[in-house]
Amino acid sequence: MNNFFDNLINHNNLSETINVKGFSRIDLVYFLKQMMLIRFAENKLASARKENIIGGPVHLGVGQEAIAVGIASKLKKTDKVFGAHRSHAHVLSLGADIFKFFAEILGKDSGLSRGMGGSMHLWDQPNGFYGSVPIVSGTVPLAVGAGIAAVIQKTDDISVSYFGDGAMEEGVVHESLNLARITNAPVLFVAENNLFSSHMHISLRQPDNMLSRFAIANKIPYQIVDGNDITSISKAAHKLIKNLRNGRGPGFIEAVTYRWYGHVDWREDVDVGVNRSKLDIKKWKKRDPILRLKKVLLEKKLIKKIEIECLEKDLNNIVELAWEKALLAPFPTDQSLLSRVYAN
Ligand SMILES: Cc1ncc(C[n+]2csc(CCOP(=O)(O)OP(=O)(O)O)c2C)c(N)n1
Ligand SMILES: [Mg+2]
Repeated sequence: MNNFFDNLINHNNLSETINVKGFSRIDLVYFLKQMMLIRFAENKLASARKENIIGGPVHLGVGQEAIAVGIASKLKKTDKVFGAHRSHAHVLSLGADIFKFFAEILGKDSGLSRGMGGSMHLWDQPNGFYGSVPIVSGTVPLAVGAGIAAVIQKTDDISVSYFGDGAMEEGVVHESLNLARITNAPVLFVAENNLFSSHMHISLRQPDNMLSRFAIANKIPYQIVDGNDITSISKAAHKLIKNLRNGRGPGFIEAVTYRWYGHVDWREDVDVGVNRSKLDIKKWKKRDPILRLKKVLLEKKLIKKIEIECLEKDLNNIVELAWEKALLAPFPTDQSLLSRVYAN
C-alpha cells in the first residue's frame, strides 16, 4: 500500500503542476522539444498505419514520452539502452536520426536496422540503443549482461532496461532483478507501468498494481514517479544513476503512465476487443506530459506562446521532410537477404 502510487493511478489528490525548480530554461525547452518530436513522429506513424502505408504493426507510446526523455537526459553515449515492442520514444530520445527511424519502419535499406526489422526491431548503437525486440521481457537479461560487462571492464557505464507491467509477469525479469542485485550490476530497470498488458488491466492480472514491490523483494533502491511529469522523472533518474555509476549496483524506477492509443496501431479502442474506459482515457489526457510542461513554462514566462508555435512548426517540418525522404528511399535488394544472414 503506497498512497502516492494509489493517488497516481486513481487521479486523486494530484497536483498537476510540474516543479521546475533547479532546471534551467535550456533544459526545460529541450525536454519540450524532445517530447514534441516523439509525439509528432508517432502521430505521423498512426496516420500512415491507418492509411495502410506501413506494412507491419506499430505499438505507439503517445502519452508516455516524458519517461524516455527524462531518463535519456541523464545518460552518456557509452551507456547501453535496451527496449521492447513499444520503443519509439526510447530510441528517439537518445538522438536517433528521424529519417533512419522512419525508413526502418517502412522496411527501407537506409533504416536503423537496414530495413530488416521494422518498428519492433530498432537498433542504434552509436547513440547507445542496443536494440528492441517483440519478445516481451526478452531484452531485460541482456541489459543485466551489459551491466555485468561494465563491472568486469571497470567502466562507469550503465545499462537501462525498459519494460512494461506485462513484462513484469515474465519469470526472466525476476531472475534478472536478482542477478543484477547479487552481481552489483549497474542496471537501471525502468518499469513503464501503463496499467495494461495488451487488453487486460493490471488489477485482473496481479494481486497488487504496484510493481516496485519486486524491487523491494530484491533489495534494489527504487523510486515511484509520475510518468507524465518530466522533471520528476529526470530527478529520480539523476538520483539513482549517480549511485549506479558509483558502484552501488542496480536501481529501479516505476513510472506510472498511460498510453493513449490502444495496444497496437492508431485506434484508441483496439485492445484485442476489450474497450478501455473512455472516462479513464479522458482523465489521462488531461495529464498530458507535454501540455503540463508547456503550461508551467508559460506561467513562469520561460517561453512565449509564439515561441512554442514556432517550435511546433519546425518540428512538424522536420518530421514531414524525414517522412517524405523515407517514403522515397529504396528497399533492400533481394541479395541482401542472404548476405546479412550468413557470414561471407
Ligand atoms: C513472451 C511474449 N509473450 C506474449 C507476447 C504478446 N504480447 C505482445 S505485447 C504484450 C503486452 C505487454 O505489456 P507490457 O509489458 O505492459 O507493455 P505495454 O504494451 O503496455 O507497453 C503481449 C502480451 C509477446 N510478444 N511475447
Ligand atoms: Mg503495460
